[in-house]
Amino acid sequence: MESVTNRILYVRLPCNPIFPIGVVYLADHVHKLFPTAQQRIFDLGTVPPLDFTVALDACVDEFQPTLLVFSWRDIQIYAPVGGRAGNPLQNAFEFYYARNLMVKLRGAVGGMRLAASYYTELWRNQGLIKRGLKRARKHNPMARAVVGGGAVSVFYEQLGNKLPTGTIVSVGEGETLLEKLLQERDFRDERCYVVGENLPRDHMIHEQPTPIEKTACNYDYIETIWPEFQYYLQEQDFYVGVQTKRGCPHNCCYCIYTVVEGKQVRINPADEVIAEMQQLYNRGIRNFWFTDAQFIPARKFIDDAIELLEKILAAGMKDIHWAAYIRADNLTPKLADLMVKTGMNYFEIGITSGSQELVRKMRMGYNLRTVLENCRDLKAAGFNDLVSVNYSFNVIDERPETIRQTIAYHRELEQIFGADKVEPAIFFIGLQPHTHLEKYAFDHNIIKPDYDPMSLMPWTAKKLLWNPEPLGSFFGEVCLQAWRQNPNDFGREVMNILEAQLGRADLEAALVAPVERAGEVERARGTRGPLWGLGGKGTGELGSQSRAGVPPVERTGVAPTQWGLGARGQEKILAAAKNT
Ligand code: B12
Ligand code: SF4
Repeated sequence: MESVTNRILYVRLPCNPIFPIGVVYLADHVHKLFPTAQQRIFDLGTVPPLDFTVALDACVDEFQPTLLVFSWRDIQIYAPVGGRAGNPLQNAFEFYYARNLMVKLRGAVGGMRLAASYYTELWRNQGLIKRGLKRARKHNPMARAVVGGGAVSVFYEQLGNKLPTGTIVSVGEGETLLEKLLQERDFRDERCYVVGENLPRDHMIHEQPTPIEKTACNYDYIETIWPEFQYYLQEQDFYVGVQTKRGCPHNCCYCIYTVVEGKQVRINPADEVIAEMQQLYNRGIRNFWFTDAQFIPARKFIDDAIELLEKILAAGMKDIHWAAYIRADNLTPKLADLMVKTGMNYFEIGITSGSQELVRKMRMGYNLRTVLENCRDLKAAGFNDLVSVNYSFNVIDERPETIRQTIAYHRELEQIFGADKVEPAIFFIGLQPHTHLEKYAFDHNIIKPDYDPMSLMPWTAKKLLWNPEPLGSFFGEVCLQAWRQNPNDFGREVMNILEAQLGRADLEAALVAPVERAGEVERARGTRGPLWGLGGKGTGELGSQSRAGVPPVERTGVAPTQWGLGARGQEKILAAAKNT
């Protein structure tokens, strides 16, 4: 039972105009439980930067909230995506690896611009939270702020000392926390803490989220509390978010999704998902992004995916397109057929390496042979759109033979889909807190436990943007050469340079992972220096060799269709991404 009439203002903090599905779901959930609560969604993603403060002030003055729900989506963008202040990866590589002093200088200037823009955004968002709360307290002295969202889930420990005392900092999904807050119940058992009152519990992010029964979002209601909703309906090519499940059972060494959402997969009933999609469809939306950590997290969820896709067809939504993160090892011919029939028009293979040995070492649980078989099924089912394949070279135990294997694997994918349809997305992985990879980095003395994962200072950034020696310089030079030679087709150029320099393995070698024997890794490492033609410096740094990762698309930023952006946004991103 709600004890006072609450006025809840959801402020989506500035970010590229991705549909703010998180706050929409929170507001919908609250409305279903507390129909008398007054709510308003205010999306700074649709406001020009110069107007942020004026617009926020005006909204707070008009709505006079008692509770401010700040949703902060992204902070760390190490992936090679341009837009904010240039191409972070290129700047970093020019600075770290260029031999030409002018290029190095250009990288340094670019890097400084990027760092300045990053810290400005960070301070600006903190400022908006403080400002909004202060202003709300003029109208309601007891007004309170709670912050959550993707970025807060990743950096909740670091954000504590940057926010006003009394702010509630929340990890992961926020439905039950808001529910308890509004009922004035004790909420401290939720994954949250209160700035100035308590510290986050150890491993709080690893606690399981409280499950909720998800029903179709009521967009008739949402449009009454969100004046800017039309913004996302106007451009016909936004990919609007719809969640079909939460959680991922896997353990990929670099990934934090499985921790934020929890390992237990919770399926939203297909009929509810369809009912939600239909409301959007009836408003003219034709592009959907299934925002699940994984659309088909494991084989046992194939039937759920089939049920959903069959129901999409049965509901008559035959002219839609959709995209999602998909583990390509969990497909069947029937599912592949349905994916094509229902309009999946973007497909990403997040394998990270084309070497089964390395895929296994990263704990990704992928069988690369199965992925190839499933890709053949998809092609046979008529899939003829763009396929983006993520590669992060220099993952754990990378060496020339594993690179040759990745080349072989990639060429096989080109055989299947056509070379012009397979886009190799080369990226370097940003280390994220609370991952196995972070632990590996601590154990191997690569970073210290008191490092700041939000830092963009060159000495920290170099470690977080994972490209350790001795291969680091080699890859740095290959990337710089690719940017010079063919900046508009960076990924393919990298693959060509690598193949020209190292050759290609037999496909079969890529598909088998030899059983690791004691000492094997060390032996492999020991051969790296001479193999790479490195001097003592290179071989001397072998101790810093490591693996790396960032969840599928986050690493790349190259997929043109997946951004939920309008056409111009997509073009810009495609151009920026190609430049990487
Ligand atoms: C799907 C997805 C995408 C899709 C989005 C497609 C679309 N059209 O919607 C695509 C591929 C486009 C994408 C792109 C990017 N993404 Co992304 N993405 C995700 C993913 C997997 C799910 C997000 C989602 O929509 N979930 C479903 C909704 C319902 O959940 P939600 O928004 O998180 O909201 C819930 C909770 O967060 C919480 N909540 C939200 N706000 C608040 C506020 C309060 C007060 C409370 C209490 C709770 C709360 O409750 C909500 C409901 O349960 C997350 C990882 C993850 N598993 O969460 C990353 C994630 C959000 N992305 C991230 C990033 C960095 C990016 C990129 C910047 C990557 C890049 N370098 O290019 C880009 C750019 C995005 C942009 N703004 O420009 C990061 C953000 C954190 C960070 N590192 O800073 C995440 C967390 C991944 C990660 N671990 O790094 N992404
Ligand atoms: S990378 Fe994908 S499959 Fe692996 S844990 Fe993360 S969400 Fe799950």
